[in-house]
Amino acid sequence: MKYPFKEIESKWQKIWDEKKVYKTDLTKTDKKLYCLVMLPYPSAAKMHIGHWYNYGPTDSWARFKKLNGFNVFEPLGYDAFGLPAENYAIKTGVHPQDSTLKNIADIKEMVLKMGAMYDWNAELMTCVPEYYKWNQWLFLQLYKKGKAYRKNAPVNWCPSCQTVLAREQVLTDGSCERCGTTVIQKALTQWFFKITDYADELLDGLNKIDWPEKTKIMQTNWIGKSYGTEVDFSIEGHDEKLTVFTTRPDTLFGVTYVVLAPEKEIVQRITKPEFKEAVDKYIEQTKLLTEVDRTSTVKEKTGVPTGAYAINPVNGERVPIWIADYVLGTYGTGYVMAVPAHDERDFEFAKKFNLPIKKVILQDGTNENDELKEAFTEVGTMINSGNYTGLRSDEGIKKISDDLEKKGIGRRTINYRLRDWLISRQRYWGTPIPIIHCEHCGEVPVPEDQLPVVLPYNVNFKPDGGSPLASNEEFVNTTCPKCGSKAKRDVDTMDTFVDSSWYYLRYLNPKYDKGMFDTELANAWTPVDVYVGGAEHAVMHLLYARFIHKFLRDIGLVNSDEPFQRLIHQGTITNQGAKMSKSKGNVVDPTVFTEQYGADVFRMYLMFMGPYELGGDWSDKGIVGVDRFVQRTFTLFENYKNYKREFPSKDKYELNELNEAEKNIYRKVNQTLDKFSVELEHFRFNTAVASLMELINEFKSFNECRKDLITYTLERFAIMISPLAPHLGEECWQLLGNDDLIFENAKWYEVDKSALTKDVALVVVQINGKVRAKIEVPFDTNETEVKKIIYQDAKVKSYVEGKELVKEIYVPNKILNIVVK
Ligand code: ANZ
Ligand code: ZN
Repeated sequence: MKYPFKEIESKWQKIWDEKKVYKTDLTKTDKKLYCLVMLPYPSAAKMHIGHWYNYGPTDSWARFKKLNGFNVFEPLGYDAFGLPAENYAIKTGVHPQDSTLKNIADIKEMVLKMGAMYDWNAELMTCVPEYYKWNQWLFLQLYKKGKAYRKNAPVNWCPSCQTVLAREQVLTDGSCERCGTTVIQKALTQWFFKITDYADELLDGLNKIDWPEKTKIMQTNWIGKSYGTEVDFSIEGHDEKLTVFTTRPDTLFGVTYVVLAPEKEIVQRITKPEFKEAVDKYIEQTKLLTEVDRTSTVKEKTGVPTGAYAINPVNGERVPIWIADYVLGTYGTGYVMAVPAHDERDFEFAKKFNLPIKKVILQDGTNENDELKEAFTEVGTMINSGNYTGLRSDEGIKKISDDLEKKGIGRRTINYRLRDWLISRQRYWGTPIPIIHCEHCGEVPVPEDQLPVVLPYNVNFKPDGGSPLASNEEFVNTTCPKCGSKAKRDVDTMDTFVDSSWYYLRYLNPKYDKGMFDTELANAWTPVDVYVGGAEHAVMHLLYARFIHKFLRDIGLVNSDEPFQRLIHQGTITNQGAKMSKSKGNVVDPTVFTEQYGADVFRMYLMFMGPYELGGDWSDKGIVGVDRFVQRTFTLFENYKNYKREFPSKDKYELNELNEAEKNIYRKVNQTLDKFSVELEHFRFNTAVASLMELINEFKSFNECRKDLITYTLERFAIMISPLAPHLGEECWQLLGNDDLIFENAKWYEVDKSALTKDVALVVVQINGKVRAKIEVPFDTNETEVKKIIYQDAKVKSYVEGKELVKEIYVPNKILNIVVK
């Protein structure tokens, strides 16, 4: 019979649902296991292959753990706010709430078809007041602690999406992550969360979690902790100091000019009149560039002189002050001492503008007068450096820093690349910021008992600049909670990364109304044991969530330091080498395959395609193979229907009570079980699937086996296949004659370790003292048989044929020693 996947899959889904097998008892914390996938973003009504690839295998892993006795909690929800729904509304007129709710319904329908064991009691969506109320409450706690603040700052602005973007949302080519438009800089008053207060802890915490090394490195670089020294230069004819930040104080004697970030205010004060026009023009040009453009190593260096001069504090040298966009206003002090001989950017700049290049660190094995072809940036011997000449440059860093500190013209300092998290968005579809602006009192937080500040349904999505919420008078106009006079609400909404930075805590009881989440449950269930999701979230979501978790700990709401103990990134499934995307027209629709083959086949095929953490190029070539395997499994169990009733198995067999065929099967089953568990534990699904395919091939010899041993084998096979193909597994289990459900009662089988001994031996063939071949023979084969096999080997033949046999010594299962003349 053809495997009727449609019937069988919906049958088991219904039964699982009725029996509530996926409702996790969260009060039981013994062997708790919180298995989490990154919540989907319902910007489209369809689940794409990436979702399937994230959720299917992770669910298989969770099922495997459940069968191993863990109390598994596996929830799913929706990251429902965000730009795409709003952009769609602007284009089509469909309200974001309507399109989002519809997409969520569609996605859920597909997820249900996949047959994952999500605990739907935990389901949540972020766009409802019951959820986002707590974003607002969180905002107020951050505000109270001085960790949410407003400042005017140049920000990345997408002219098309009409909103601010976080640095992470600007792609490396300077375009908007969402729409591809070139991002510009704009000065705006915005809300920030002070993630920088946690910079050190966010770094140190990386040592305590089991995350991919690559991701830890990305976070480390993103935080960018840098030890250096601030050095005070004076400005000729001004009282003001110019403090530069350098990681290389050992190169102080090689400074030939100083560079200021063009946006720094001091530029206006020191620029000489003759230079003003060019300087102003350059400042305007710089405003169009993003940080990414400015720090690009391929972009040609530009800049203009200010006409002013700085005095080097160590040797009194007078050097010109320039402005250039490669110096950022937001890093260090915004001023740089330029040392072209030892810094690549300065070298390039000096070459272009004919500024002097002065060598002060000598590369080992070179001469002082050798021409520099590029900046020498490593350790060497200090030259032309006054009293420091002759020192190794790494010692020079310490010595010069000490001396600068003693003289009070410099100080050691630490800089971070990490910026505070800019959370204001000039968009509609998000959480309103719970702040009221009063003419008399300034910014006033909305009292907690007045939360939520509800997002109104009616707004003009496309105002001419500014936030859509400003168009709803009823929303905007309010009274000041402090003085009672007329006041206005903040009209910006929060970055949706706020929503996803604590959702895993809310899953534990999404209806909880006494607080943001239930602390008792959170303490029992966090950190999340395994978190699975895309590597593209390495710095944004995964850093923000760590920050918020630590903040929540500091205000006493959780007792763990980290949100996610173990992190797995599934690989990306590409199509013809490119990431699947609508714009490239290379999206593969999973429903084509689930309709034709069913969810189990599709899930198993995705797992079989290749190593989970690598991903790879999509091809449907192998799916028929997996389909055949499923069909074969089904037919097999139909053939042995009710075997468990008629021929109950023993828990364990003694090898010497079995015949050769039985022994072989018994060994193979136990070996597979052993290997399968290890592979699955480590998310190596492809090899796990392969080991089952291998095992089923052994069943040819069932006709030589006692029937209860067939039951023994099939029971284990059904249990092993069930995490990978849950519906099929359950069906096979039932066919075999079980009354209970795998995912309700069944347990993983224990391996009979005594059956793991090898069933083949690798015999080394030595001829006249040299190893000439290694030949596999069945374990414990008698000597005559072994010799017969070995002498048939072509290589062995070539050494012994036509020669006289002098001696043969056989060490069972190990060596055959041959001496010939
Ligand atoms: C002089 C020097 C000489 C430097 C030398 C390097 C090599 P990290 O490691 O990233 O902290 N710098 C400082 N502030 C900057 C800014 N706002 N924009 C662009 N560049 C800035 O880099 C620190 C180095 O980057 C500093 O050390 C400074 O150049 C530059 F042979 O000072 B250095
Ligand atoms: Zn007021």
